[in-house]
Amino acid sequence: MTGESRIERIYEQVVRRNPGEVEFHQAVKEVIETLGPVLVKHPEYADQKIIERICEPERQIIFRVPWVDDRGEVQIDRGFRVQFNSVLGPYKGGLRFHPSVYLGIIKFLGFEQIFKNALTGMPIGGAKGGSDFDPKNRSDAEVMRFCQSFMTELHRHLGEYTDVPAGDIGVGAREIGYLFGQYKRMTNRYESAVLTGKSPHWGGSLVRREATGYGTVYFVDEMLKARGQSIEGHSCVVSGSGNVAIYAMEKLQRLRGSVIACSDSGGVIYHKSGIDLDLVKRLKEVERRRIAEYAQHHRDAKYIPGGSIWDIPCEIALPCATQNELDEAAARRLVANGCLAVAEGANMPTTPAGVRVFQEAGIAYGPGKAANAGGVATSALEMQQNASRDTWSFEHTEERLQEIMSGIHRNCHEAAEEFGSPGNYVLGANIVGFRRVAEAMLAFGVI
Ligand code: NDP
Ligand code: 2IT
Repeated sequence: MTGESRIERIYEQVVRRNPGEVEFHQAVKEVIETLGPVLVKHPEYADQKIIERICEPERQIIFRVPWVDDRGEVQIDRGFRVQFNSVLGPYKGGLRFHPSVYLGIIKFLGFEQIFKNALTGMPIGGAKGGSDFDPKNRSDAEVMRFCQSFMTELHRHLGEYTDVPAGDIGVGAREIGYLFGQYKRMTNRYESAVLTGKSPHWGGSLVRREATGYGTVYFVDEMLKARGQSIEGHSCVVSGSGNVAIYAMEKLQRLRGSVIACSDSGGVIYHKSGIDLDLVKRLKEVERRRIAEYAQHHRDAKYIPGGSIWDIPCEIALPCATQNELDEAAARRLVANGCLAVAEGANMPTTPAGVRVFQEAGIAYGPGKAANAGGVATSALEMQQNASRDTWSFEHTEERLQEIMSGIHRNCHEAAEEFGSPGNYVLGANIVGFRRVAEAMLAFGVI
């Protein structure tokens, strides 16, 4: 059987065994369709069914999360943790709290996390978890009670050497605090490295908050440098206005990019003279409000309710909100408007047809599992600091992050050349991540 037809068969099996989980199917397809040449070079991977094994999570946990809201009403949400692969280290990956969460979303994220984590070169396996709990318009006390109930079940599946969650959409330092407090209470152990993204006041790493956004911008910088260009002076748009988007905008501004637009699920802010990041931070991080309010503070900024940020002409575009937010039509508009580079701060934000548009146009395109790996890499640095009971300075930690991102870029770039597709970071990232996982799986035997 040829590499391609074997891969086609594996994909059909994944679709059959995981009905209705369309995001998971999409994530699997995107990875395995680039692996044909690797199977030709390494027939032992095919013999040992490495791809088939990777597509089946090692363990999946689904549980009830009951809690009482501020009005005294009982609420029931669903909790998930999909422990996908642990050959390179303890399961590692974020928790997402969003009403759209179901098993297919957690599985796509967990699957991508395996390769992303392998790409960082750090000793971490892949996992993801979360809940369909919607934190919007919930009080701190409600979020706390939800987190306590969630951890009351999840704690028995976690541990510094077993599984180490962190944040994702809807989970930031506040939620990690409540989750850690409940873990400590349930286990009677101050096990710092059981969660990352903690506050630096009690075991968190400096730079973890900034790491995903900063890392994505370092990745764009590397892609542009490889083409003899830089960020300086270029117009940039960043979708979202959450953790990843805010710190991507901060680093773009520090590298003298001109950030002219950001968004949330309600609409887009277009501010031609430059986004006022202090205002975005106050509105989103401190007051937890909508981006629409930005326009009340700046008369020359325009709020476009329900608009698409990809309609705004720019040279650098960073999707930093959610999956499938950038489709084929949006990709065509970006290319037609002169976009030079796209790097994904979010996970799988570009649809497969959108990715094809970027690749055919020959613009620099950095897929999420490479471009947003700085977040989880800095989580691994947090685990290192916790293990050695040490705390590093902001400068030292950021330097490590920058080295890791330029290493990821170099490895992806070289693998793309080795396999005859120069500049194809999708192929490069998938192959580098996959090879690292596959070698460990071979070494461990059939497990
Ligand atoms: P946040 O919750 O801090 O922010 C999410 C942002 O995306 C908000 O502006 C939100 O708008 C918007 N958004 C979320 N869901 C949707 C949706 N369905 N439609 C439109 N807009 C939406 O999350 P993060 O910044 O942490 O995560 C953003 C992306 O980055 C996700 O894809 C995540 O998986 C990825 N990522 C995060 C990492 C991290 O370290 N946090 C690491 C690597 C990747 P609104 O408030 O209106 O919902
Ligand atoms: O998608 C991701 O890489 C994250 N949400 C961060 C995971 C982590 O463990 O820091």
